[in-house]
Amino acid sequence: MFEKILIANRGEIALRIQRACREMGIKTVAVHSVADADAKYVKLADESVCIGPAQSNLSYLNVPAIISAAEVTDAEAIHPGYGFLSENADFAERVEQSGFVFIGPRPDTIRLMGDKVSAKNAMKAAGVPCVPGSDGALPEDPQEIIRIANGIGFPVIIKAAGGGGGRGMRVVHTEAALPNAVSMTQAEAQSAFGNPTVYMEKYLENPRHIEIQVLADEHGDAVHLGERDCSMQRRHQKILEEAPAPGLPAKLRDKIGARCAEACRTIGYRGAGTFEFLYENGEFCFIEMNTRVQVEHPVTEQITGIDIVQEQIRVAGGEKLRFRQKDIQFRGHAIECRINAENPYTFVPSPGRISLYHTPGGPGIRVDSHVYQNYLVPPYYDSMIGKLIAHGDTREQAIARMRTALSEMVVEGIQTNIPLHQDLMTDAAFLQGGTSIHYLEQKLANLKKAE
Ligand code: MV4
Repeated sequence: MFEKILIANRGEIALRIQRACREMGIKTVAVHSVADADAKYVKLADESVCIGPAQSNLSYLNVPAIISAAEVTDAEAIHPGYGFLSENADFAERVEQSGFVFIGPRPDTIRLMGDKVSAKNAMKAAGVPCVPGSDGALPEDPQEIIRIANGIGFPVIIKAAGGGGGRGMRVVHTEAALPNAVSMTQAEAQSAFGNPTVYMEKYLENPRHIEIQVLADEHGDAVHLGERDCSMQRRHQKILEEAPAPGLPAKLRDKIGARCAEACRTIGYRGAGTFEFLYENGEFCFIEMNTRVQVEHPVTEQITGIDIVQEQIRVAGGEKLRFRQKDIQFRGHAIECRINAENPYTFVPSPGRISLYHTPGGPGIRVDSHVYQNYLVPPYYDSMIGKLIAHGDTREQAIARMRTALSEMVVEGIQTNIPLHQDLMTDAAFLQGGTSIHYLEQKLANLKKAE
């Protein structure tokens, strides 16, 4: 196993990766910006290197500075966490060319999944069910585009191959609106991603967002760790995630999970990954694959007992997976609330000093956070200051534990979205389970109207 890993990230995930390394007896190197010099995970790391000023472009996205930091500290591998360079194939390639191990899939796999057209083609060929749509990129001929749309049936959605995560998409309801929508999406895609390629799908009106976690080694083995329901979101920012998905039949999970694991074997996937699906009328439709560890990985860890970050490190070191599909058991229910430094209803960021801080505890409660009393939340990065995770034997118990945990949690000096989570924990539709990707935005719009 590795002796020393460089963690190319910040915040809670930097601390999360550091904890995994410590448990495995691996030394850690923290890299940080000037703004994060006093961070807890920087102080707790075995070594730390300042890689640039506060601005991400000059620090957490500064590839030469990160590679140099690995060289001077003699690290063997680099863990990219999520966001920043985690799904940048060129970075993964540079890491390998410099003689380090990239803790993630091979650069070619990252590139394949980064292009949403090639990702969908690969998954379709590997037997993963996809949203009905164009056979790859849209052709030039407007008449041909109209024929494709009529074949699929309106409404359709035009998506940029270089997009993902909600960027570069347009819903089209009529044939008349189609030509303009296609050229607008192409133009936006060209300027945003440097790639004008677009494709078309049937627009699903009211789906849930359910994703499957997978783990694969370089020896051809792959397993799935079940699903997460991430439907509770606003403007493509997830707010709360849970596992398992409420009301999903175990047989359906086993079937779609097995398809994902099989697809990993087919394409020679390595590491942790997530298959994103839209789920509507009992059917799974693949949309994208994420090649990184995700923010919401803890809910899967809580119900499977598997440490996903440690497994990422082990398979990157060339080890075989230590379990087969039949060894993986799902126990109870877990919910994660993302705690953000922001106004709970306007979502305006609220950086600043945390004057008072108390974290909850008790059975089934996990807090993944890098912050502490007197910590200064910097204004330069994502507003997430931590995650509160509740596990219970049943969904009801997990919710009851989350409710208590939220009531115990104290964060003063900045605004947080804790009140929104408290509201959700008594929301009738959430308690029922199975709300769609549009639920939260509709609820917020209703709250605004009632004002
Ligand atoms: C869709 C869709 C409906 N139909 N594709 C948005 C993020 C990107 N990953 C894909 N997205 C969507 N693709 C078809 N064919 C609706 C969305 C979508 C969405 C998906 C997941 C989570 C939140 C969402 C919010 C709005 C739209």
